Amino acid sequence: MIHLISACAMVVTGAAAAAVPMPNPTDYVGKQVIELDVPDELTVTQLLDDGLSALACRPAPGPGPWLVDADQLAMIEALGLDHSPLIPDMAAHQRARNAQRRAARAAARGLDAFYSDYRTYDEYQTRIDQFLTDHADIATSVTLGQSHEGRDIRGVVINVDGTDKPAVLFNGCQHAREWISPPTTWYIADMLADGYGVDSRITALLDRVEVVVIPITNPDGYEYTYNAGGYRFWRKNRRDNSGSCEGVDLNRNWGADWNGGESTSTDPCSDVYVGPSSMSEPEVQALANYCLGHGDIRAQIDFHSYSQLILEPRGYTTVPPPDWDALHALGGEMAAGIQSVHGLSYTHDNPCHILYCASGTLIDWPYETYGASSFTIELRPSSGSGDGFDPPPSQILPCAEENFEAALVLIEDVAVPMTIDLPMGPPSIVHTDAETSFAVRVVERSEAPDSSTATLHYRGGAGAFSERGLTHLGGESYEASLPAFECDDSPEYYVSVASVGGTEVRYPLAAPDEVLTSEVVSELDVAFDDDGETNPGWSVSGTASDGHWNRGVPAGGGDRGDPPTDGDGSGQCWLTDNVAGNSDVDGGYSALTSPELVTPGDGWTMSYWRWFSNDYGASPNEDVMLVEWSEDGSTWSLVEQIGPTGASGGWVQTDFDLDALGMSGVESFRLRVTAEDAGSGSVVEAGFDGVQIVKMDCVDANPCPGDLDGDGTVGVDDVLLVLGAFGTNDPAGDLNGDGIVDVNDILGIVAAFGPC
Ligand code: 0X9
Ligand code: ZN
Repeated sequence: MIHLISACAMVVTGAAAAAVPMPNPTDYVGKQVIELDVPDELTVTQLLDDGLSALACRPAPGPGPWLVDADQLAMIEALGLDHSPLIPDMAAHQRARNAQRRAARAAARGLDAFYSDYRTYDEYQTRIDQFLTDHADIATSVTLGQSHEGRDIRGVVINVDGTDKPAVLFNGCQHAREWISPPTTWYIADMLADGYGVDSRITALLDRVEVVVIPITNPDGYEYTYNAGGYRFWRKNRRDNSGSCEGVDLNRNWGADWNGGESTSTDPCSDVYVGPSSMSEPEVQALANYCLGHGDIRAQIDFHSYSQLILEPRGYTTVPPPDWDALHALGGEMAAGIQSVHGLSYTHDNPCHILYCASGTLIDWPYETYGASSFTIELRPSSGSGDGFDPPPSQILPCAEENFEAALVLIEDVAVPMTIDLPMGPPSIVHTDAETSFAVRVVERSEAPDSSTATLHYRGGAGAFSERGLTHLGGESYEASLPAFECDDSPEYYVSVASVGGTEVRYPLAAPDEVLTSEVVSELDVAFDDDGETNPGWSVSGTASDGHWNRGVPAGGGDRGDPPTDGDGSGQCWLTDNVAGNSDVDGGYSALTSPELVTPGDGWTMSYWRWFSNDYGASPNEDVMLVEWSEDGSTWSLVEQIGPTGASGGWVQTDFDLDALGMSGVESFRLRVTAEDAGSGSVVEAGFDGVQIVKMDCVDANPCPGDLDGDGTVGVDDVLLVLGAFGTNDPAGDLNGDGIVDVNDILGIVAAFGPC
């Protein structure tokens, strides 16, 4: 009877697995993943000999993840080794993860559905086929070769017009168990193809660079991790080594310091088995032959997991390659790109410093064979996470999103021989009566800039761009200068520089499809400007027993949520409980109320700097900071609320259109900033600084063209002025500004004749 039930259950499991292949929980009954601190090499060897599975590819003394059953755990305890559970019940974990994956698939809709769960090798083949149909105009199929078991190693080539271009290659999943790698890799193809012709940066990059995407480099191993009777934590390919153990570690098989002894083994049972000879594996050969045959792959990323690292060449030695500075800087740019998406930090360096040296890896072979800038990225989660190789499927999309930024950085490095940027940003306003200068930086990458070609292109709206040279201030620094504009202009501009070799680069890269813009302003009315150095009439009230607002130079030293400096850089600001040490608002609220702020008419903008931290202490994320306004001092309306979540301090400058806040028609108002201590044990630290209320206006410098003498009428006086300057370049008579006072200027006056 029992036998029948379990057989029945197996049939059901088998049927479900056929629909969505998933690792079988029953393969893991009685097993758990522990963090085990192994004291020395001898014990590592003893544990491996006793059949324990280390999940680190290169088991070493020190703490690391191990998969053990009850007997093995008893042995570890008998040996007195320190350990703690990471996944206390692997079967239950696998069952829960499978359920989570089924639910994620069932709930997934629309564009991102593919990324709602980990997908099998077959699902990738379907996805690739669909992609090729959807993007037949810009993408072609590539089959690099076949695996040991005969599976195709496939991918796509995105080349928007089929002409020869330098290429960037992204590959995933040399290591079978690193499931987050294929979707992260494939997402690059999806985003690039969907963005071409839609997103100006992607369009500009794909116009210059070919991109090759291979999501699964090790299909046999990947398939094995999905199959019932397989092994979720399998790493290698599935070579038959004619012995008790299968598989070669593809990322030890590459012909760069192959079998060099750094994290390598010649034991076929090892997870870092190098294989019978350098480049012996069909999966390695397939990718290598493609790269060699291509002939112009300039950069590549090999995606692995986990630990959130960007690993830079060389991988088997700390001896830096000749262009280490450029490679390391590029790694840093990729890390910054990743961090800009979801705030996660990926450390970038030579792997010997932040992971371990390894011989025969795909960091070094491309770099040493054809000079490509090649990187390995270890994806989510961080090294301390218990999820390890098995993060929940909800991690897939954010991981893919952040790493797409790294991919764009690498593609851009190949696409542009020099980088142009504006260190202070583009000017937000330009003037009717004066030029506006801004700083430009041009950085050499693969080519040096020809400084004499640095040009500003500008126009007042539609029509052709005019040009002006940039002033080269020396080194990478240039200055651009926009002319005066008229009020009804909508200035558009971009910068270009050619390399000494003649390649032109623009900023923005996609100019003139994408341009910089500024607002034309002739006057800036200032209703209030308070940098906190004096008190123009702010008052403090409230129920707090301690920690009220006061004004001064921050004294808290940046401790426990205190601002270390003021907001606008003048020195002083308003702060709650501004004393050194453990101080904050206690037992109620403290309100800071402004003097009466007079804003006649509409169109005013208010900006200020604010700081709010509530996440230290026993009750984090409970308190809020309120900024409100009132016309009569009794009814208050919200400007913004900071907290209760996401309030970790940091000065933030924000601005508000007062009309949009509901102040249209309001001639004067007061501002109130309240910091409250609601939860017991919470630490509340608030700051306020640099309040400005301004209105930008535009009145043309000469609202009446033709009225050269400014008497309000275009008449004979103005004609006489032109005649007096006839034949010269005197601006007083040069109505149309073409550099010569001539009959055209007289015709202009005649056309405008009469009162202004
Ligand atoms: O050991 C590996 O192959 C990679 N780590 S993983 O956990 N994904 O297996 C790192 C390879 C980095 N390359 C070098 N250190 N050369
Ligand atoms: Zn790996």
